[in-house]
Amino acid sequence: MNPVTTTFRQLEARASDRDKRAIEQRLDAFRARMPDSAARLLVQPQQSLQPTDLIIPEIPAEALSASTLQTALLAHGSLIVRGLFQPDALAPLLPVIDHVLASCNDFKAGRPPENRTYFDPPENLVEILPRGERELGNTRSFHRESGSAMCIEAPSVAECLLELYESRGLKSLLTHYFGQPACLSAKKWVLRRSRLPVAEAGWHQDGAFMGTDINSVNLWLPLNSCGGSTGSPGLDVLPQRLATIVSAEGAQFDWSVSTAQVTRDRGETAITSPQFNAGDAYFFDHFLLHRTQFGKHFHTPRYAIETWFFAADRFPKNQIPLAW
Ligand SMILES: O=C(O)CCC(=O)C(=O)O
Repeated sequence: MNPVTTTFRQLEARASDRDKRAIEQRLDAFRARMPDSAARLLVQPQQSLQPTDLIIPEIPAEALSASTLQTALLAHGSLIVRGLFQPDALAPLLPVIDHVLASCNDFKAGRPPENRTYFDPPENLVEILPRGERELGNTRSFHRESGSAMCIEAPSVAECLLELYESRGLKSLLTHYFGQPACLSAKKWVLRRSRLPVAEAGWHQDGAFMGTDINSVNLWLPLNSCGGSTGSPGLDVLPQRLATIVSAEGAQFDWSVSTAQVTRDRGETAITSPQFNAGDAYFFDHFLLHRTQFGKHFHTPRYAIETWFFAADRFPKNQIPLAW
């Protein structure tokens, strides 16, 4: 394991210009690159599945390897790794996310950012987005409305997170899992602070808008206790390996799924809302059916980081890949 070179407590001491250039170079590395449609898919869309128990497997951090990840994702669609990160190392990220979200609001209001550590968008992002300014504006509005922000708009936060992930062995683990280096996504690397009360969000599979001809792993990393009956929203999950995109019939959006549709075949008891502690890692791929945990009893916001990784030969071009 590599040492963490900077912790989040020292974030403001980082060279923010260097971090911004690093993110620009990571984006440039994938600018002209296209996915390889001949490369092997880890989950074949439409593949016939063996029936399994509706559970989310859980392991301690020491048991995480490319093969435990693969076994769990192939059979159950997701995996909880307890205590992958030290809560102490993550605690400074809560005020960091507050600063990033405040800086995004300042930017929207035309105020200059107080500190470039928390908002300094890579210059090439707008040129790389197929619909340029319009797409960037829509993406930012979508995030602002749901209490989230694109991580790469705060390059020092992004670079510091990559160091943290590497220090826990994730870079090498994902290379083994994919059989390829991993890349990330400008659009689906997200800093989150849930809004209360929680609005009823659509059940969805990220493959509905990313496509299914990809190899993916999402690391969903809670930064405070959430889920279950903690009073802070986690995720509602259908804990099942799926290999197709469930139809959007009766849903709010063309990429979401109605609750009736989720419970129709499996019954309401199939849905689970796992309890997480800060530093637990929840891994899943683009077929997992999930949504922000919905309920009326929440009193504490939840902070989390969502980081989608893709195989460097099988990525969704529309999510704007960047090199690791
Ligand atoms: O964090 C949340 O509430 C939603 C996350 C999500 O939908 C996702 O990671 O795809």
